[in-house]
Amino acid sequence: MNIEKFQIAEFNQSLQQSHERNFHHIAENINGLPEILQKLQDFQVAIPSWALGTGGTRFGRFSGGGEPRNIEEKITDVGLLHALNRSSGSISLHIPWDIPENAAAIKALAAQHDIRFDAVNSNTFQDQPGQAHSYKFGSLHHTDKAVRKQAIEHNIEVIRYGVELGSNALSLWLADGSCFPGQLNFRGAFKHTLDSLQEIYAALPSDWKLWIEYKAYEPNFYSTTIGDWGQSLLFANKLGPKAQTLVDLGHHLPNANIEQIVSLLLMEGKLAGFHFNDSKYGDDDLTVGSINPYQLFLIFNELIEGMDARSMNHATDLGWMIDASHNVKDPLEDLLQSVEAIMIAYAQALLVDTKALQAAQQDNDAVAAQEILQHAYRTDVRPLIAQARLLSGGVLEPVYFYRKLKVREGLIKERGLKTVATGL
Ligand code: LRH
Ligand code: MN
Ligand code: MN
Repeated sequence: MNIEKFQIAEFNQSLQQSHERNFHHIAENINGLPEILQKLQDFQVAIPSWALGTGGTRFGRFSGGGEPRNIEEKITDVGLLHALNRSSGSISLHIPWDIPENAAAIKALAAQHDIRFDAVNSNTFQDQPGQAHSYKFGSLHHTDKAVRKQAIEHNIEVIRYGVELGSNALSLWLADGSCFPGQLNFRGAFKHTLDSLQEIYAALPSDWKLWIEYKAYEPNFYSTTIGDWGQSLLFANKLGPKAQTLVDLGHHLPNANIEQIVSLLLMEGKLAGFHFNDSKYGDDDLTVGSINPYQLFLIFNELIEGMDARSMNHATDLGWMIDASHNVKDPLEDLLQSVEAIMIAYAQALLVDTKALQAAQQDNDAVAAQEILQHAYRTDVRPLIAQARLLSGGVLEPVYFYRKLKVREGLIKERGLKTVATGL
């Protein structure tokens, strides 16, 4: 399903008048508008290949129609999103859910859609057909050297795939942990994991990064070997400068102050980037911004203040990725909503008067600090984001356009009604 330029132009034309009214209303109150618009245009969020199909739960999965059946169709779907919002310019592959067998052809297809390859993800939390050793009791932390070796080799193979595609980071999440007290020797598990990570680290090309994701619980419910940012940071510090900590918003214990974690990791030069999603209870993987958009804004506020203090490039110096998937929405509409929520939080954080906030902090003026933050948070920045999209050749209202053009119906015609995307 191709989106033609004239379709975008016609659609935008139909909304032009009301957009201009809204945009001018907000534009006149904003200092440094051209720079802000440029930053919004530059900002790109990677799409995980596994979010393009309907996610399941362990109780069931209700397939949607027209889901991508292979890596080529996944790239095409990300291309569709990018054509609409011009902010989804990369895809993150999960191996072996995606096997980029013919790298040259896959790269060419991605280039046609203006898509690049973000971090590649390894998978040692499931057994694959024909695999010699089981990951039932973990992978890189396993008591059996042969299991650890198999998991190390898998990670090195993933790096090789990534190199062929022009990716430059390996993103690693381990399910390794224990379900019962006494099952595991914590120090033994940590040491084995470190030894295994050191071998993977040694296989990284010089310009690559190793992103170490942490998660408090699930699938193990007593201990997780990389269970929080402290454990991830310990590994990253011991490994060296290419290793950093990846923050998945859903991977904390309830009420964790994620913005504080982020600010300290950034200060230490150890923040890899994000898996964005939202949650009410645990690793719910809900649409970004659907439950707690204020938290997302506070995270972006710390990011911008911290990145600017270190002269970092907002668009390129951290990994920005969505990790959300669930049962009830059209996955592409959901991803459009997630990207929009990220852009909104980013734009609001760009509006924060950082100097005034620092002065309020210096004076211990909690009231002024709250006023400053919430003034930015309560600004309706949607016309700014729409304007940035317009300048980049995207559509003013992506979800509305997607429905008006009956994109899902087109995909169902092409791919069929009963499709199962590989992944979660
Ligand atoms: C684990 C996780 C991790 C995986 C993805 C599929 O909960 O967040 O990032 O790779 O889900
Ligand atoms: Mn994740
Ligand atoms: Mn997760």
